[in-house]
Amino acid sequence: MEPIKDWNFFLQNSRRDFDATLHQKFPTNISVKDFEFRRTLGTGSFGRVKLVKWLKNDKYYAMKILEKGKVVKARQLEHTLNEKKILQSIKFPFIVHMEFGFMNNDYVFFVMPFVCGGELFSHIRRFGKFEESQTKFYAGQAILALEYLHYLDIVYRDLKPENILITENGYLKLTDLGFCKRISGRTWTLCGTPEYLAPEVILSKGYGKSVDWWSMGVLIFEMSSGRAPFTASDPMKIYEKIVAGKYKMESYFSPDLRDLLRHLLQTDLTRRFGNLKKGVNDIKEHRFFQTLDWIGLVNQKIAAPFIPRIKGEGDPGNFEVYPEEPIKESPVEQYPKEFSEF
Ligand code: ISQ
Repeated sequence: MEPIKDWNFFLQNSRRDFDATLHQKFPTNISVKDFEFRRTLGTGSFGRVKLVKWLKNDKYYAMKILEKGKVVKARQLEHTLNEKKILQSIKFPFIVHMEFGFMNNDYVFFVMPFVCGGELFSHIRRFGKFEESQTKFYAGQAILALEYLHYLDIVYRDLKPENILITENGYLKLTDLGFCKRISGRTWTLCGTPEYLAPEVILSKGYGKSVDWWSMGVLIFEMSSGRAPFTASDPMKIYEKIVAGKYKMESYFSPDLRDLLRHLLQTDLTRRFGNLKKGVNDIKEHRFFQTLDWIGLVNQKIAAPFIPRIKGEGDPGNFEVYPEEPIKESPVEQYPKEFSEF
C-alpha cells in the first residue's frame, strides 16, 4: 500500500473505494479443488477458518468456511451477507480483507491472506500482560481500524483479543467481521461477547458506534492487566457488573491509563470518549497517546514490540490446534434462494 500522508484525505478516498466493490458477486470459476487443505486455525458457531494453499500460485491463505445450513438455522444470513460485502470492500492495513470467495453445494468460502502470527489473545496470555508502551502500540492500530470502519458507517461490535491477529511484521489485523454492520444512526441486535459488551447493548437500548469505544476500553484494560475489567463465572453476573459500571483498576496502572479508561468505560453515553463532539480525536489526543506518531503508526514505521516466530511460509504454529471435522458433500445445492445474493 502507498504511504498515507494526509489521514483525512485518505479517509475521504476510502469511501469511494469501498462503495465501488460493495455489490460485486463471487467469481464463478473457483472450487475447493483449487486448494490444498491444511489444519484449522479457528472455529466459530457456524463455521471454521482453515489454512489452505492456493494451487494456482502456491501461496497460503486463511479460508473461512461457513456451512449454509447452519447459517440459515442460526438466522445469521443477514450477518453473513454483511460480512461478505464488508470483507470484500475494505482496504486498510489493520483489518483482514477477502481476496475472493466462492460457494459450493454446502458451504460459503471466504479466502483471506494468511496472517501468521496468531491471536493477540495468546500473546497476552503468554506475556501475562503488556507494558503500557506495548498496549499503546496495539491500541493505536485498533483505534485507527475502528476510525476507518466508523467513517464508512460500519460498527464492528466484536472487538476482543481473539479477533485480533498479529502479522509477520508484528503489527495487527482485526479479523472476523461477522457482526459488522453498516448503520445510519442506531441498531438493536444483541451480539458480541459477554466481557466486551457495552451497557447499552445489555440494556437493549438502540445503540451505535459508541459500543466499539466501550469495548476498546475493555481491550486496553485487558492488554494492560492480563484480565478483563468485568468478569464472573456466569454471564448474567458479568452483565450486572457492566451495567453498574464498577470495576477496579490495577495498582500499577499509570495516571494517564486510568484517565483514558475512565473515559472509555463510561456508562453515560453523553460522556464516553469517541462519542462526543470531537469524536475519535478525544481518544487520539489523550495524554496516554501523547507520544504516539499516528501517521508513523498507520504507515508501519514504528518498531513492533515483538515479531512472531515462524518456521516458514504457511506455518500454523502460532495458532491453537482444533479438532478437525469432515467436509460435507451434498449432491444438490443447499439453500440456493437464500444465498442468491452472494
Ligand atoms: C488467519 N489469517 C487470516 C484470517 C484468519 C481468521 C481467523 C483465524 C485465523 C486467520
